[in-house]
Amino acid sequence: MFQKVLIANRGEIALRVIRACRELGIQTVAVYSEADRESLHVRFADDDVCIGPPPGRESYLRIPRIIAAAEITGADAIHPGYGFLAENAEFAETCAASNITFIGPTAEQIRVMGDKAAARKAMADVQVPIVPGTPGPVEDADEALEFARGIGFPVIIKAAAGGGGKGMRVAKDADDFARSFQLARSEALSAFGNGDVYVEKYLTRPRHIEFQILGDKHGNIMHLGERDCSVQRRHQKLIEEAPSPAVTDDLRARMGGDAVKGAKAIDYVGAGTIEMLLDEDGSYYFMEMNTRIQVEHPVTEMLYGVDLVKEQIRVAAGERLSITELPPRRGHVIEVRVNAEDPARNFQPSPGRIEVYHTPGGPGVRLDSHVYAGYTVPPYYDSLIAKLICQGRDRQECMRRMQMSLESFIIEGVTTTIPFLARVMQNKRFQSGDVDTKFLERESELLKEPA
Ligand code: MV4
Repeated sequence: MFQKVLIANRGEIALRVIRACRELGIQTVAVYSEADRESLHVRFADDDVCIGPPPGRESYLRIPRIIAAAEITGADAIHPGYGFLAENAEFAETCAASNITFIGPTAEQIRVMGDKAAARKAMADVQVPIVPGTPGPVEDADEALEFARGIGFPVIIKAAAGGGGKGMRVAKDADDFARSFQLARSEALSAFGNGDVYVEKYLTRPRHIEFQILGDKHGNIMHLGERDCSVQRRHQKLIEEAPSPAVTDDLRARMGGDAVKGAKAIDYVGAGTIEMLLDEDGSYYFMEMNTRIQVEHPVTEMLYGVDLVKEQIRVAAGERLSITELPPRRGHVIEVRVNAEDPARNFQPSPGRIEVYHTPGGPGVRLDSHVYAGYTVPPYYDSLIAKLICQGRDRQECMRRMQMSLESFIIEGVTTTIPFLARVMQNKRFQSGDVDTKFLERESELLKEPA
């Protein structure tokens, strides 16, 4: 097992990883930017190193500084958290070259899944269903249009180097196509320096269902069920839950089996997520694989009683997965993301000092957060200030606990998404489980505070 783990991240996930290390008896090193001096991850770690000015580009994304911090403090492994360097193949390679274990998959696995066209091909090769579309990147607009006519409109043009919604364009018909194609291509080129795009049939009302995967270095790969992340806004997830109201035991077995088959195709090691689209007719398709621990991992942890971060650390150290079978589910779990943002103003960030902070609690309630009364939310990073996760015997009890918890969660000084999330819990459509990726477009009155 490792002696000392450096956490190349900040905020709640840095604290989450420190907790896992403590439980495993591993020393921790925090790195921080000049904006994060007063952060709890710095206080709670055994050792800490300042790695630069506030902007991520000059601190949390600077590979040489993070490697140097690990070398100076004698860390033998690095946990990247999510975001920042978590899916950076070059970083994973640099760690290996410096004799530091990267707690995550191999650089090669990150690279394959980072290329969305290559990932599609890898899945298709092992008969995991993919959305009908081009087998790889398309050469030019004519070839792409021919393909689009073949599969039928609407289609979606996606950047091979994209993901998470960047570099995507929908084309309703052939007239629309040429313009959408050029836009997707130039957007891909400027955002990623790679203009490769591919074409897929566009599903109009899919659910976003993702499967949690765990793999070790002994060839064991398993899934830990799904999370339904359909409630999103501009590709930012707002609410995640499990089990999905749309997934039956039979569907879970089939989708989960395919998720494992896909992960096995690349001998996946560590925690990962297979994202799928579930269509209204019950068909499902591979969309992307995320090669990191995700923001919403606590949903799975609470539902199945596993510690995914500890599993990540164990398998990186060469140990076997501590479980080989899916444990029994514990009712239902919902997570909401509490952001310092104003839903009525297009989710504009609301950084500033938290003056009052009172947190919810009680049975089945978990709060993952790095903030406290007197903490100043800096403007430089994402605006996640807390993840509130509630469990109940069934979805009904779970939603009631969430509603109650949101009502007793008091944050003053910054505007938060708490009142908006409480309104979603009261929404009829949400309550009936009738959500898809266009839920908030349809229920846009939820964004405004009622008079
Ligand atoms: C799609 C799609 C419909 N059809 N692909 C969004 C994020 C990126 N990873 C892929 N995305 C989508 N791909 C096909 N063929 C709809 C989306 C999509 C979406 C997916 C999941 C959750 C929210 C979404 C919001 C808009 C579009």
